[in-house]
Amino acid sequence: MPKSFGLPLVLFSLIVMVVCGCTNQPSSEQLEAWRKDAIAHNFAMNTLREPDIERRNWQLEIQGQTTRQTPTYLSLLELNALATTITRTRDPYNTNNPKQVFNFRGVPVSELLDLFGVAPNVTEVTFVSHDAYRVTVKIADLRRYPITIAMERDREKISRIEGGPLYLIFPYTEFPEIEAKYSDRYWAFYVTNMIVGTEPLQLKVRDCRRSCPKGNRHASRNNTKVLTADTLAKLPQVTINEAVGYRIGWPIGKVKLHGVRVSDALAAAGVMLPTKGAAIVRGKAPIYRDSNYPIRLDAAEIKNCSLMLATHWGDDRKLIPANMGGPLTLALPNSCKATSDDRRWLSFVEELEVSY
Ligand SMILES: Nc1nc2c(c(=O)[nH]1)N[C@H]1C(S)=C(S)[C@@H](COP(=O)(O)O)O[C@H]1N2
Ligand SMILES: [Mo]
Repeated sequence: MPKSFGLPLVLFSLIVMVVCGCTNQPSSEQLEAWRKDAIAHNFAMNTLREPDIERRNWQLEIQGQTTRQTPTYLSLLELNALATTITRTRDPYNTNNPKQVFNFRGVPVSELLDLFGVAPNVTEVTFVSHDAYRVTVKIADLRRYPITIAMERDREKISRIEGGPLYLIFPYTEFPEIEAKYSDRYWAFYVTNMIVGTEPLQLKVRDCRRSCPKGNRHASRNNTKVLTADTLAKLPQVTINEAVGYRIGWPIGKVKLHGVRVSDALAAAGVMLPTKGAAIVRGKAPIYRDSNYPIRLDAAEIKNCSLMLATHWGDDRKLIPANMGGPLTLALPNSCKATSDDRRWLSFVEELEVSY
């Protein structure tokens, strides 16, 4: 597979121009446009022949308080067409040679914000990765600096073990001042979601007691009920006050969480949980949607330990923002200790699926 035929293509175009007797020299803008076309074409060809299925199907979902409101998916191919910016920076995870400066090709987040629009009064964007890792960046900084979703480093695609296919990078070399605000930990590997502000609060309940097609998260809406924020607010409210197990960005020590019981949410959706059944919880990150490794809540635990979906937190009952994994998170009261497992402190809860 040719790594690059960008240069040959540019040369070819030049020869065509000479042969056809065109008199004008191509301008440097024209050459630059050809170079970008050639790079995009080359990437597209390589993507079509991509043997790695995970990579071929990778998408970036853009959602939340955009002016479009509805979530939009961009494939790697679509992102590639937008990825015409080169950001030159060192990479803090290049431990072999920390001073080495790379050419990262990608899409500056500010361009995506221009494309999708930002609702008024929104100040942050939260990025979520395949492994449910999460980082939040101020929109003012995204506008000011070319913080970029990178897809190539020195003209090579970024492999999964190196943090690809989409790697959130910060221009440390050109703007050393941003490192104080966005340390190494903000360089997010394998990014899958970009949430502008926080999404509206809702919960989908999918009834798969009879059957559900496998693997398709958009299919069969007729067995899915959506519980809105209003519906959730009318259910019996519960509060717990204990140390939480969320992975990132929560206070240490006791925290108040307010919300509804999983059992009440299921009942509100009109779904009776079979005694030997279970509810599978799906969160935003792909690891929370893996059908080989579902987060399964058995009927008995849902009933006995009041597993809870949190919608608010703290003494003043604030909504849970995206920078804390909100608007909806799964919480394990102390009464669930016997079965608690940190993976179950789930952020960005989207759906409960009921099955046997
Ligand atoms: N997707 C994702 N990106 C991530 C992380 C992560 O856990 N997941 N950890 C961050 C932090 S805190 C560090 S120190 C490095 C971890 O890199 P390593 O896994 O190569 O040690 O990646 C950063 N980016
Ligand atoms: Mo870290």
